[in-house]
Amino acid sequence: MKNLITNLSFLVLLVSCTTAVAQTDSAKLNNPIITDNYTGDPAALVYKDKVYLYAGHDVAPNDFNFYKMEEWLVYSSSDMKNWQSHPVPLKVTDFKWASNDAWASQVIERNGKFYWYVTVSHATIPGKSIGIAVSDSPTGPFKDALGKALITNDMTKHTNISWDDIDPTVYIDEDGQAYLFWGNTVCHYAKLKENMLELDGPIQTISLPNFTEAPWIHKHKNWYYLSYAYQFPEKIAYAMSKSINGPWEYKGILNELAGNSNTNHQSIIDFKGQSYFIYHNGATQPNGGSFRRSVCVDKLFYNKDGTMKRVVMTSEGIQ
Ligand code: FUB
Repeated sequence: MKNLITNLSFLVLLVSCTTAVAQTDSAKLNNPIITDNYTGDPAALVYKDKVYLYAGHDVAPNDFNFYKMEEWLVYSSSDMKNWQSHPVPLKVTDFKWASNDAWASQVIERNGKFYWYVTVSHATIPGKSIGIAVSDSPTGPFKDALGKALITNDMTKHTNISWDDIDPTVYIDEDGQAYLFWGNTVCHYAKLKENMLELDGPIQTISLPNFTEAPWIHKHKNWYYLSYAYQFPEKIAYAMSKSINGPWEYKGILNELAGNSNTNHQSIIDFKGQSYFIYHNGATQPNGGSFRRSVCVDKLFYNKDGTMKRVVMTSEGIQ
């Protein structure tokens, strides 16, 4: 009898442990947020009550170890958890002067128009270049706004590499002045005219420790932040300033190596009272990795002095 009671107690204990494990295991894993395609280089735009997420579409075959990207994709969300896909809004072939490579990009809204600054390879001027597409809607369709590149490799002479004119990020300051930042190895920036289609001054450079690429400008309270990919394989680091024209003070690492992707390419936004860090890794298996990437989102937090707390990349993402 005593044995029976002991055995029954053990069984009850086992069942309750199993239930507890089952409950823990049922937590929803929301990262990566995009699973219908491999996506890299996220750029988020907050417009009205939604977030629009623009990303390059990674289509490299499994045995191909470099970027293969022919178009960009757009997704939208009202809560950062549920993401809706939209028809393909922009392809490299929409730029007649470009040859290939739908690399990193960013969309910004001005006066009801949406300007999409993209990296592509130029068909006749050797090297990477930056073009602009425009639309009346954040989901497109977009069309080439200039019929030519805004930035070409022969316009920047600070390094001899052919891929230093990539990864545009655009910011419109409170006085209405727009700025374009971009670069690989060298971080460039220049003012843009109000039409968003022409430079409005010389191309300048910013010195940042171990700058690789992927600059992203954002403002939070009274600080400007310039985050960027640091070293290679990439971590994300950042600098802060009280003015978009600097001086920029380096503040350290913001996000660690993605681990299974050489690049990490971030986008930072505030939406409905919460800050978010959007990035990519190679999490989608079986074939995910540096050239078949996946966009993820985690919360971002600030310290009282305005510095950012190091990002904790999670599988759960936004719950
Ligand atoms: O997606 C191609 C390139 O990889 C981007 O332009 C870089 O930022 C890196 O993520």
